[in-house]
Amino acid sequence: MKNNYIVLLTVILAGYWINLSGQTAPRQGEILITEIMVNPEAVSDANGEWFEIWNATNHDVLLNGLTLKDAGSNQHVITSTDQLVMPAKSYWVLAKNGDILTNGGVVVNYIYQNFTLSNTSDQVIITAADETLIDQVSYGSGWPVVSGASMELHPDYQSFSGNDQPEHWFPARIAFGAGDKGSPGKANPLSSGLEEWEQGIRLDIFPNPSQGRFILEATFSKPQSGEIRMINLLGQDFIYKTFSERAVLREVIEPDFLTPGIWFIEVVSGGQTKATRLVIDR
Ligand SMILES: [Ca+2]
Ligand SMILES: [Ca+2]
Ligand SMILES: [Ca+2]
Repeated sequence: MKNNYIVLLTVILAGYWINLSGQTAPRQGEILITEIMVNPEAVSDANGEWFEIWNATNHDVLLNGLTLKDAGSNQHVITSTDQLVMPAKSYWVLAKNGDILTNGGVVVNYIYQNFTLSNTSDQVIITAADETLIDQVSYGSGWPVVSGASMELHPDYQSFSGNDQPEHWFPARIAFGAGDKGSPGKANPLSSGLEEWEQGIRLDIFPNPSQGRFILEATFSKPQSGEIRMINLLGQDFIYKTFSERAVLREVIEPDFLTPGIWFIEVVSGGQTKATRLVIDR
């Protein structure tokens, strides 16, 4: 009987040890950048910049010793007296300022220094202690950098190279904390019920890029009320039209009022949003 207890105790301790030692540093693509607040509006950039990472693995990873940097001189080594264990499939927020009262209302997992996010073009690069690239995002012209809203990676593209493409990112639409838009520490909202949305709203815009007029067609699985919103990278954000009880919307839009560049056209209806990217080129 006593031997059984010793065996049991050994098994428990071994399991505990394996669990501890299983908290390893991430490898390439195991941590992914999923959201970036480049240009907060509710608070200053010095107080309100942050970015979100996702542990794509099914195991915990240890963040101590990783480096955050850009292609220039910004560099920060993640250091802590605590073990920064990021649970499997969790989202963490790394920020300049950890004070929820002054950072725009973000709950922060780690505070960094010497790392800023330019409002035009910049990089978020995460490397391991041996300089292996874990993930990077390099944003600039053509990316949805909007004042007062984070850039959210579409959940279909949560991969090492999937987050490299500007068309996989969208300006956040749902407010948090002090009023800026984003989903810090949470799955980007397109992920919740994505399939349902895909089935619920179908949105086509053509031609795209457009030099003159374009046609927007939206179809719904049942008659819906809602609105068409237009958002661009300069912070313009307006409701183009509201509609009620329509199963099909077909709009011929003469875009004289749309400045050339990239626009996000959204159909918002019944708590669902379908967004697509339109390039006005003339
Ligand atoms: Ca900034
Ligand atoms: Ca990447
Ligand atoms: Ca998020």
